[in-house]
Amino acid sequence: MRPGRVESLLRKKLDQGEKLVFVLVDPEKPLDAKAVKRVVDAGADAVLVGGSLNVLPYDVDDSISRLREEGVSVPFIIFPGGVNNIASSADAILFMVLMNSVDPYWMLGAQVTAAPLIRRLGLEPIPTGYLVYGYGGAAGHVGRALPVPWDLPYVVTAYAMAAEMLGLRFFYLEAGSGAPRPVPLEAVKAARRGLEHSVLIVGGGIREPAAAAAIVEAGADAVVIGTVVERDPQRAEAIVATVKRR
Ligand code: 1GP
Repeated sequence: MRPGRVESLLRKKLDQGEKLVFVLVDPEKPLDAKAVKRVVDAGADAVLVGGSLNVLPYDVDDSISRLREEGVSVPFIIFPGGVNNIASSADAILFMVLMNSVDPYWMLGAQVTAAPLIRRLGLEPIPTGYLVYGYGGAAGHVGRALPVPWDLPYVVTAYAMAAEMLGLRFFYLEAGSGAPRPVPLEAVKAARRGLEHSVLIVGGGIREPAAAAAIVEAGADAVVIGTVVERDPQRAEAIVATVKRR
């Protein structure tokens, strides 16, 4: 399966030397469409939509349509907390394998259920290895992940290599939404070492421009910001500006 339109667009920016920022919207939480629009206007490249609990396809569609009405025109990519997040109005979906789950459902079961639905809706799947590190948050708990211990960043290299060898073109290193701190820079470097071609996404606990800049310097292609957009849109704008200024 070849890269689709959204993946090609993101890769083109990376090939031109840009780094990317994705804004995460969780449909379970109240949506401040104006705040998301501000952060996207500052230069964010895509909106990820999804949540671990209490999200129906209707909620995903509703968030996307409200953001489109507000004038947000970047790609909308489903970041699925489960098959219940699959909705037709998105442009693409991170087709994820939760690599360190102890439950086969999150490594292959959900994907088998999701694949025909994704094909039927014409959504672009972006094959992604998803690795939960440290805190893990709701994603780690619901996905029954065995998070990589905080002080073992070198383990990440092996997961990144395995993801790429399995043909997963994106690798998402996740501290968990609302994590007290982002993944350590050593873990980002370890992921980068394991990847030759895949896109490296890092998210969870990124709330400061300096932290985002350091993560990008350590080798991330894209950072994800969610909580800071909800709580402090101005700081979220500053994060985007800092990543884009490099
Ligand atoms: C969670 O990586 C994202 O999956 C975003 O995390 O809400 O902590 O920014 P935050």
